[in-house]
Amino acid sequence: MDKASYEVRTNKVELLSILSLDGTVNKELMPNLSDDQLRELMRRMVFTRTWDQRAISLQRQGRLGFYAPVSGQEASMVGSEFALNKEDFVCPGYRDMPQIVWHGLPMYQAFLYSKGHQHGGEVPEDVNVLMPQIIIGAQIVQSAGVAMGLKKRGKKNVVITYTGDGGSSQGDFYEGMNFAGAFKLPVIFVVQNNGYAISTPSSKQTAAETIAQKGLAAGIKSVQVDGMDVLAMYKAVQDAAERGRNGEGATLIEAITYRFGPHSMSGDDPTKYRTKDEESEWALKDPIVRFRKYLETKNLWSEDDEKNTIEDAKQTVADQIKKAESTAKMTIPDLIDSMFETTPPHLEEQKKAYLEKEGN
Ligand SMILES: Cc1ncc(C[n+]2csc(CCOP(=O)(O)OP(=O)(O)O)c2C)c(N)n1
Repeated sequence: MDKASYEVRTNKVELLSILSLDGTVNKELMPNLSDDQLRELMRRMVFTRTWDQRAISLQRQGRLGFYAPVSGQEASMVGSEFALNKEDFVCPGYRDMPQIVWHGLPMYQAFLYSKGHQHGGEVPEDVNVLMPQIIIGAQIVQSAGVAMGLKKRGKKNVVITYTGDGGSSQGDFYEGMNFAGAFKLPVIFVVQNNGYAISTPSSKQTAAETIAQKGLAAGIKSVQVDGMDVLAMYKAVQDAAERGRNGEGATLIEAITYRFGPHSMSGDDPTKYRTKDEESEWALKDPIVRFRKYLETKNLWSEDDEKNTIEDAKQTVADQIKKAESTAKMTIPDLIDSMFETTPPHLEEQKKAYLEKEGN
């Protein structure tokens, strides 16, 4: 052959959307969910939004530490977790508190984590979650590792992990996907593309037309999903989980979504980099408003349901923050004890010094 020729394998990235803005659904794509499950999806989204509003207030009162608001992303978060089994693993980033709490982490521990208390990170034995990664992209590598462990043990479980559009620019993102692609691992990478990495818009972050197509290069099934559509998110993850369980490997889901609030409560001001017009446009896609319209036409959701859910969320947050605040304060000896099975002698010495200092 005088001329080398290469055939580049290509795949189309398709956008999955099921629920329209006026609340009608595409019947062909509609996932098989009972009325109770549909109501539960709504309950969890409304609950999550109220919890988010309360968490923002608590943070402003100095009763929480780091907090990244989630309002706008409820469909992406709640819908994706809802498609998993209890035995599946969730490897979150810092914004993904709803997924790990809905997966079983007690809420008061999420609050303790926010306050920097070590007990916040002591995950109960029967809850398959890792604590949120603050290092952008690190969870992508970890989730590939957890998936490898599951595969080696012959388990039928999958791992789901989340990062943002900014996270998809990190080296770890490509490493984790490459590993998952090469070993056909049962992992679902969800990129919640909310348009910004703090203040940097996605367009300045990457020259790729979609983030989903980044998975194609790693030999991974990749889709774009309307991340403001809870039914589409549920279906995309359900399909991806089925593929993972059947040994068909990893999936990358790019969820197109929006965070209505600031990046975090630590000094970000979105009015400096977003326009009112842009915000109003996204408000029309509010995942809760859309889904409510659909449920109301089926008589599955009422004003009372909404009111009761909001009350329940407020009460739960109040109880759980009280529990977090009444947890014994963290001490340095406790921290040292939690790190080693057998504490090294030089740290035993330090422990003694701190025990004296802390008056124990
Ligand atoms: C490795 C690393 N670099 C930088 C940061 C600082 N940082 C925190 S959040 C963030 C932006 C992340 O944006 P994105 O991944 O789009 O997630 P979003 O919060 O928008 O969901 C950056 C750069 C970090 N935490 N880790």
